Amino acid sequence: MRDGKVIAIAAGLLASVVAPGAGAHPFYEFPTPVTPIAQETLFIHNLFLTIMLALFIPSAAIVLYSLYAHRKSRGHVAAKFTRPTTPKQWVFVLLPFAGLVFIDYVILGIPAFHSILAIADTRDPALTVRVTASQWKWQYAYPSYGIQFTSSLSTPQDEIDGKAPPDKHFLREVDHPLVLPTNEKVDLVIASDDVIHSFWVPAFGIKQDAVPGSLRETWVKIDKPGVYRGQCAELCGVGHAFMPIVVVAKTPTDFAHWVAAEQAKAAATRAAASQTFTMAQLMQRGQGVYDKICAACHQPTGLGIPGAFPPIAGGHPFAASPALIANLAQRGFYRNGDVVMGSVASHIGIVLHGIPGSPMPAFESQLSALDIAAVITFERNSFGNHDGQPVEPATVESAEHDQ
Ligand code: HEC
Ligand SMILES: [Cu+2]
Repeated sequence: MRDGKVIAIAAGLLASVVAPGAGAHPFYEFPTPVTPIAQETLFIHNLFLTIMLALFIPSAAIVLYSLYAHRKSRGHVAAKFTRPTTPKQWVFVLLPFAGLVFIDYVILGIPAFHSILAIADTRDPALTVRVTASQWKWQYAYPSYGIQFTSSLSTPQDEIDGKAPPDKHFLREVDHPLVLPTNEKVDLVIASDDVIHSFWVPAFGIKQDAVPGSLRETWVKIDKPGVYRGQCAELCGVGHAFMPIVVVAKTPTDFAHWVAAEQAKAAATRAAASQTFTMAQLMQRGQGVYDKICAACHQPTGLGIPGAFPPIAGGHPFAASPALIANLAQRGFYRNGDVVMGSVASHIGIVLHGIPGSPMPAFESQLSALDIAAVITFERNSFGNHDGQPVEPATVESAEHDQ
């Protein structure tokens, strides 16, 4: 690299450190902490950094000074070191050692130990929220309020494909954010439906793995209303970059209003399950569900990804591992090298329960009967499929109850 280029890059880096844009954080700074854990973490970090700098700068200065002042050309000769022998030498060795032990285990150790215990202290929460990760979205449930919803990426496909300019919150925007009250201790019980994911919101100071087959707990007590963004922090497959976390913190009063509105919505969804819908209504709703949830794997074109995700379009060839093919054939969705449309009953079964042992997820707890009916109607009448028959939510409901 040319010197000029190196200097330009160094100047750019320096400028970003010392002169961040108005209101922006320089890159080395933490996001403003809004929970006790995040505050403690930042405190320990700053304490650590201050002590390290206070030790490092004088010692480095002494070393550099000695190198310069006692150089060979001035006639200095190297000293011969032995182990400490005089009491004075012992003091010079043991005192710094004791000092470091004290800094490590007392000055830093006590606050660090305190915060590690505090992170694990999920006793007496005012609210418990279940967080379930799956490829590639989050599901949030509030068991005490009977509210449950999925939260998936809402960045438009055109922006992802580079056909539209990226928004300020590119890949960090979701359809249904996690809503939490401020000033109340919220217990987050974290689980995974498939592989390991990780729930990470920097402003909360927490990063908790979601491990299949086990429950992990952490807690937050957010002190300021606002929008806090995070990410899945564990590489979890091709959609890993597409499962952001958005938390909206509301004052307890606003939170109560939100709960009431969500409960009303849930009641309306339950009522919808017993209504009948026209083909057009189901197709429109189904397209929305498909684009949001199924297209990640089966693709917006319905043609899937060779070897991994089968096409939804019937009559298209699909080659994959014998286990995947056997699952499809057994359910009536595969014949002579092609994916075909199986029966409605089998289609409902696949969407409700997923295909165990494959990436096809179970949607029973994530989608309403209406959404499942709509997406099945859509799949059976799009991408060149012409079933002609609407699938009504009542059919899905009765399949659900037959288990
Ligand atoms: C995480 C990826 C993923 C998502 C999301 C997903 N599927 Fe699948 N799906 C699969 C895989 C993989 C298979 C094949 C599994 C096998 O053969 O064992 C499959 C198979 C199917 C099949 C049977 C084969 C076919 O192509 O017709 C249907 C029907 C289906 N999925 C519907 C859906 C619907 C509806 C949704 C959205 C509500 C959806 N899938 C979302 C991965 C996914
Ligand atoms: Cu993930």
